[in-house]
Amino acid sequence: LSACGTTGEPAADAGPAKSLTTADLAGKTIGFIPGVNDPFYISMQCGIEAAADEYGMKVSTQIPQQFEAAVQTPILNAMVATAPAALLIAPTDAQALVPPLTKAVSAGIPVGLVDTTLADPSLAFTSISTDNAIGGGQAADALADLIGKKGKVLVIAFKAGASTSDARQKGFEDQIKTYKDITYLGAQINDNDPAKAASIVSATLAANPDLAGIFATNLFAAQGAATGLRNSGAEGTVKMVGFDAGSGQIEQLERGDVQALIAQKPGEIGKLAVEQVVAHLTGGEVKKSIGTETVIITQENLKDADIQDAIYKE
Ligand code: T6T
Repeated sequence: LSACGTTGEPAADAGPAKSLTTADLAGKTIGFIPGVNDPFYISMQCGIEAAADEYGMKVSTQIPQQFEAAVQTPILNAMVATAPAALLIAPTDAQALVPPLTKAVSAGIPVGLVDTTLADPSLAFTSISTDNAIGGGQAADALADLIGKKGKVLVIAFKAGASTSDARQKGFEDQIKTYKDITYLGAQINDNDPAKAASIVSATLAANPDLAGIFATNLFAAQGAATGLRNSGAEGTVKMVGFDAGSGQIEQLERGDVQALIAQKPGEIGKLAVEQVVAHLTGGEVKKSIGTETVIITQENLKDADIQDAIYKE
């Protein structure tokens, strides 16, 4: 993660203390564990660092190499051992991260959830994310419009058990049902691997040459699915809506391989998360749950200034 700062080593802190003043926060460390190294979490890290800097707080970011609970858990345990003043984490599995995060809270470390959440998020003092079910519903409406409200559609779910993937899929499914002439072919999982998304698309096209549309539930699913369409010469004919807005996806939108992107606000999630950390540590008013908006990017609005701001940093 180099777009807006360095990743420091975790520093030992005095541990969580209630009712500090904001001046007491200077020099304290916020631990940040994203899901994986990607432009979405880089943008979030930028938002966290900028907000932490306002209080003289440090940020220690440790990045899992894969979006996998088994990879993220040891990183979490190592971070907990350094006793940061607070920990912000995007749990990669809604169930598997509950035991290690329960231990973190028992060790006295306040935990805030960013982006993804847990099956039971009550251990966290705050949870901040896109409303992913609404985003999935927006994707269904956008895709339905693109295909003239009829034909076969496929979902590429990036990771079963990750709250964001599950919620986007469910939001899409609930909404796509309302279009009587659309046939839903179901969801296939690409395990956050673009190459797997590309082969899912090729295989689906081989079995269903009349495929009309695809919803890809995150950045890697969308990048791979667009590649799969291009490999089969189906780009532009089969319509596609992707979640996220990294520079690779913007290029695919410009080329016409993808028709709409549902962009999240990762920098905003990061900034709001730090504000909640500060409120928690200083006895301020803490919000248990905060939702952030999405923006739909198309070729038509791509050049608008506010839309350019919505493109992720990397
Ligand atoms: O879509 C984002 C994030 O919201 C999701 O939880 C995991 O994948 C991304 O980071 C994009 O790669």
